[in-house]
Amino acid sequence: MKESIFTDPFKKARQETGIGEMDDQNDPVAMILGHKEVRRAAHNWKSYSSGAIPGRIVIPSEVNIRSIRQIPFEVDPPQHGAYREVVEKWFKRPLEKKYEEELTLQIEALVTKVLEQDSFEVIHDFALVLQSQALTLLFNVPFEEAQTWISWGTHVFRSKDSALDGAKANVLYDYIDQKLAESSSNPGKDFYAVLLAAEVDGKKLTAEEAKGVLILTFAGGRDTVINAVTNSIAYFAEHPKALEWLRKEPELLPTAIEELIRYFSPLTQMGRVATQDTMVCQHAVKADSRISLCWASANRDETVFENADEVVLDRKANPHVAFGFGTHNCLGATHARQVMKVLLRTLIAKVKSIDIHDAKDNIEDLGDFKRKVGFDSLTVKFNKI
Ligand code: EMZ
Repeated sequence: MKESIFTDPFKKARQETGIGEMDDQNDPVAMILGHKEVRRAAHNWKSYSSGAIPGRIVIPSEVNIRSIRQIPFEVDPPQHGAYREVVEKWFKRPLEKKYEEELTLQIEALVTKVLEQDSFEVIHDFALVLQSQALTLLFNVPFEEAQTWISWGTHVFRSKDSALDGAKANVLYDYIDQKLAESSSNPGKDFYAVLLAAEVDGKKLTAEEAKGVLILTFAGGRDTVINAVTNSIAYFAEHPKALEWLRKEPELLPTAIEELIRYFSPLTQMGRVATQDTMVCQHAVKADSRISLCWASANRDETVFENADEVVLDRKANPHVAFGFGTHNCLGATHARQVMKVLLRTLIAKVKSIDIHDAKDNIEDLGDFKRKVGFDSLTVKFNKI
């Protein structure tokens, strides 16, 4: 099979019932699969809450490895909006010229380095490095800090041997505690200081609340960005004409990026907990049970996207929900889009073609559904222009 083909495992269920069912650690999930229904449920935070016990809206559930609420992700309106307001401006900084310039320098240096190699493993030698380095800009901390974050691997809660690794989670929590302690005695111009100075409803954020925002910032955009970067490289390896096309028409880049993100949907789904008995697609949902908004399925909904299973780089209307939808849409989306833009710009400037030497798929096991979300490893060679 071609490495860059990501099939849609939800098609049949979406067409037949609109609902998928999976178990997750004995806490079942009714997955909403259609685009319209996903958007409608995402809006309906009164019936489908994000404010459940910490970790329960994540699939696989993280209730056993963390007790701290991620903010603003696990908070419902109206409190969600109040928290979001204090961080929103900081998360728009990727649009500033200086930020983009620094990101460009980082990514150009990385691409230049791997261009000299006979081959390299994209996830560990490229995407993880790129993600961690770029995150130093989002935090506004020294570049060298990326080394520590790289050592954590592709997911802060998951390791090779364990889907949910409590010991690993503790490394992150201890790190955050230490950074917050340092910042409160000696504040810098970084995200820690911004959080410790922030006020919500006239009250300073507590250390626990700041920690909740920080855990989200470290955990939320990690494997997702890594998958978006890695999967795009596999795609361009197999579609050299696509790379040529963007080289000739770079004004297409923003459209192309949205399309790659729709097609790969790096975050498969996000859960909610029903606050009352409801019905979804003629399926009874009991109070306190879980549903999920299956972004990956909604993004292949053939009633919304023509040729939904193809990458159409110049797709006109693209109402994808890969960054979520409604109140909780992704806070890190501005940063993620800038990362993708600068990466693609650098690739078209420096890379003639890409050869795949070896690939191992990363398949998510969602009960009846098996979904390729990315790679466990992808070894490639970049050929110079
Ligand atoms: C949570 C989640 C946020 C979760 C938008 O997604 O990302 C997952 O990777 C983390 O494990 O804790 O942050």
